[in-house]
Amino acid sequence: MQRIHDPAELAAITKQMRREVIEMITAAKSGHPGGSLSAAEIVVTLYFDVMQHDPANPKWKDRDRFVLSKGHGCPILYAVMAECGYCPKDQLNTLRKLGSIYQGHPDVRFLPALEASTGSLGEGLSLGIGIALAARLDQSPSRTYVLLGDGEIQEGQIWEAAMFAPFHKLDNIVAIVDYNGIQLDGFVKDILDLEPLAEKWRSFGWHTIELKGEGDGNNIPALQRAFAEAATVKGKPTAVIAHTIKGKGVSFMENNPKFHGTAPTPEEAARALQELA
Ligand SMILES: Cc1ncc(C[n+]2csc(CCOP(=O)(O)OP(=O)(O)O)c2C)c(N)n1
Ligand SMILES: [Mg+2]
Repeated sequence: MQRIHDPAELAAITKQMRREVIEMITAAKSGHPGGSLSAAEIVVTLYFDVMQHDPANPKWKDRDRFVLSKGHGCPILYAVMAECGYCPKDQLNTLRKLGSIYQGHPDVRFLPALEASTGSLGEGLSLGIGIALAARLDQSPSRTYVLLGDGEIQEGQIWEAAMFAPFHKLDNIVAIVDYNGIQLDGFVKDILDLEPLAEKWRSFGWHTIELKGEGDGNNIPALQRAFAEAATVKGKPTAVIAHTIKGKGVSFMENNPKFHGTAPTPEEAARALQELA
């Protein structure tokens, strides 16, 4: 796919993707807007600038892989994959309907262009590491990107995987933590604080890049620099701790735990789309 480097162009795509997320979840009358909106720049920057992939040839052996470990954030992934040409845009509003290719969590049985079925939190890093190990065995240049939620990484399996990748000197995998500070029913720091998070990843042996200021994980040039740095690291995996804003782009959803898993009403959706115009 033709890469887009221009941050302004990527930002325009991101805004459009946010609109589609709102429309899809409103049509479904259920879903998780907050974590799709916080991850929008990350997913757009990966698919439109960073990753080597070909929507005309989704099973290309040497493609880079993306695993959405925080599977409930799939509306942003579906919007981006549809924009790339992997799947039909005109079905996005069938999200969460029986038989839709756009299931409530990513499911390869319905949408084979996905790399993995996810949504049972805690599994995606292990999956990604398996994919990355296989790529190394195949002597493929493929790189694997795994997007984790901050609440999700309270799962023990994440830390088993975090221990494994540096031991095997896997340098073709990047774990990104969407550090939006909110999990299902409240603030991460009140439920099970993760700090000092960058130190944890470093101590497990990961090259760790922290996009530290509030909202820096929604900063496209900062993400571009982080992924470029990750590509130069040899002999160890990279973790990107991306401080994002949950609900980013819609004022009344920003930093609001309510919109972790609540669809906007039609009136709220109209206001959201106005803000994203
Ligand atoms: C194993 C497992 N336990 C519980 C859930 C229910 N669940 C869905 S989303 C979520 C909170 C996730 O929070 P976070 O990782 O911070 O996601 P984000 O803020 O990016 O939306 C939970 C507990 C699940 N999907 N899988
Ligand atoms: Mg979170």
